[in-house]
Amino acid sequence: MPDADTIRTVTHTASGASIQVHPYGGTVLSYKSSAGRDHLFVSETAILDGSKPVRGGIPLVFPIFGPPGSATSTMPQHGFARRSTWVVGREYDTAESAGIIFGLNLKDVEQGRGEQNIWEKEKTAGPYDCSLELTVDFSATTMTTTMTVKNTGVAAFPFQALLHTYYKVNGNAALNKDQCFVKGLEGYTVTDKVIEGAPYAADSEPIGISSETDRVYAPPAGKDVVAVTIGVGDNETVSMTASAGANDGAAVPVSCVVWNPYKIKAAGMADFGTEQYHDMICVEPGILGDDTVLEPGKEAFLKQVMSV
Ligand code: TA6
Repeated sequence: MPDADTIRTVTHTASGASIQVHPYGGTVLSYKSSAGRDHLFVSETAILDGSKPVRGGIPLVFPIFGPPGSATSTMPQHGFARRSTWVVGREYDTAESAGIIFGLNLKDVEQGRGEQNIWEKEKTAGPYDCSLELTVDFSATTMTTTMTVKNTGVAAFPFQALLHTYYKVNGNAALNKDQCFVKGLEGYTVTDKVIEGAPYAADSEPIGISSETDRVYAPPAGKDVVAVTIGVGDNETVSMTASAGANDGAAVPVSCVVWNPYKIKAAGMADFGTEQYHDMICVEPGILGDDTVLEPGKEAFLKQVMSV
């Protein structure tokens, strides 16, 4: 089980920017731009010993988002990718950018497969198999995070995938709508997981945090790429674009989740600083439809580009 001592730091010599990635979960913990600001939030009480997913950074969600779809599957919420030990493949540091590549093969997944689902360990020799790759490429003011899934089995499988990105909000300003907001999701269909009700179309009002916020924004027809501006305090913004493809590159629509646990939920999470709901906003691009299937031998990717 990889502990905090195995966290990899990569520096882009030409710009001074740097990242930190924990092999546990392939979790990007930090992206410091050339200006030295860290743009990712990690809870002050996050567990980094590999005993549970990291509360912060960019947890990798695969093959399911949220709880299992079936009543019988025991796969834990958000799947096994963020609960597994990823293996470092290659690091690089060039004039243009630096980066690191991690890999994860299903056969090496010990935690989080659950039972009563196509990924359960007892079916290791079954028709379902996959290998994942995480590439983190960064430079002075941009970080690109790409999760790639390859169907290495003989049967097609449905999947969901999401980059559960925790943005650091400076100045304890997450509840200040002038400083912390998400712009660019107007026209998306909103499923509100807090105020359960009928889905509705998002208007052009910037999304702010004034209570527990847990919403899935599904794109309108024909809109495959997410492009948002995120207010992160100190009058600073981060631009994030996200795209996805599968089975020889056909574009896959990307949804976006906006989450802040707010006071009560924050107090209920041992690995989340009680007051730290003031310091973060999650903006999470993902392949969340129930109908994305990866054919045998084919690949899918989910990519987000953060520009600061
Ligand atoms: O992305 C939002 C969400 O699905 C919320 O419902 C909340 O559960 C959050 O993820 C954190 O989930 P976790 O399993 O990491 O505690």
